[in-house]
Amino acid sequence: QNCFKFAIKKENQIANQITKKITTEIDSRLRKYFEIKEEVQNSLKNKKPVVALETTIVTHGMPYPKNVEIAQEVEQIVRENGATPATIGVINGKIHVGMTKNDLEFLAQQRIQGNVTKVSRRDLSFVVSQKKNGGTTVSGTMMISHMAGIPVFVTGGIGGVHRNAEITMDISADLMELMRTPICVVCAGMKSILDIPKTLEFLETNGVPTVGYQVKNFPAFFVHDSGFPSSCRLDDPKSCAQLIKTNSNLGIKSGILIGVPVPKKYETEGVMIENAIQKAIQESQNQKISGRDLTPFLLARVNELTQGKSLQTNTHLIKNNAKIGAQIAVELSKL
Ligand code: PSU
Ligand code: MN
Repeated sequence: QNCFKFAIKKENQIANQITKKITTEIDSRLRKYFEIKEEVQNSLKNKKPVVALETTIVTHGMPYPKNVEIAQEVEQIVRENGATPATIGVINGKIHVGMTKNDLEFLAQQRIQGNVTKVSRRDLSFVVSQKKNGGTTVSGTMMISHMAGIPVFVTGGIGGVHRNAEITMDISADLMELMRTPICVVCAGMKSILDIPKTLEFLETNGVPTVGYQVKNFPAFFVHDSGFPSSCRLDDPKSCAQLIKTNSNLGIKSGILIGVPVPKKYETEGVMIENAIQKAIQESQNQKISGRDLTPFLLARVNELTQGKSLQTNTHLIKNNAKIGAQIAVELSKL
């Protein structure tokens, strides 16, 4: 029996050495592409909680200067809840993990001048190799979080299967990323600019848990209930952390989606949103808008048609997500 124990120990040692070697090799190969802020580096080194944040919100989502303000407020909420924020995006070809106010302001200005790309998985190598600027979407940010070793990522809403996808084939790269990258994305669900039941079906097919946070049905961004069930319900940050840890211990390589419903008092009225969405989708079809331009177009139009009401809801829910996401990261760092 001792002999058996010894063999196992030896095997583990070798495995550890190999893992260490691979990690350091990948690190050195990756390092030149990255600028990881010191605060984030220190937290990662000391196994302190970190929360990744995306920048498409800044570059293609919210209008200026609200975008920069909110990005900073969200970082502040992550801090107040005990985690280090790591806002992710590309500046002059360098992948930034953690951004200063100047970095955020720079990206916002570049957007105004039309010098910033919306970066999903497809676009990352192009933007980096051409030394361009990019706001990373959920898929782009998940990839980078994974490379940097940050398991929890907070955003507002994710992309999904668009309405009429059976004709257009427009399915967000966010869903494919959730299927293949083991990152936990904390969001308020998907907007009903998308086909929500098809999006949930797609995630089910591809093995991605859709967690309702303190609710049975998955949330739908503007409203707390999509009317469609989550795959499971969890009620506190610790249970979410245990789910992430178990997913990782089991060697499962896909991600997890946690839907935190918008607080009821900040919901936008469903009918008002639905009317705006119908109109925006019709306009997008008339103007033949497709590909990566579609989502930003719909978001901007819905905001205009609701006279800013949708942006208000967006602001409240992303802050709430930041709080819960930070709490999950804190619990995860204790496991
Ligand atoms: N949905 C929102 N707000 C957003 C986005 C989606 O409610 O800001 C952004 C996110 O960055 C998301 C991206 O990853 O749009 C999805 O774009 P597409 O549908 O082109 O995949
Ligand atoms: Mn798309």
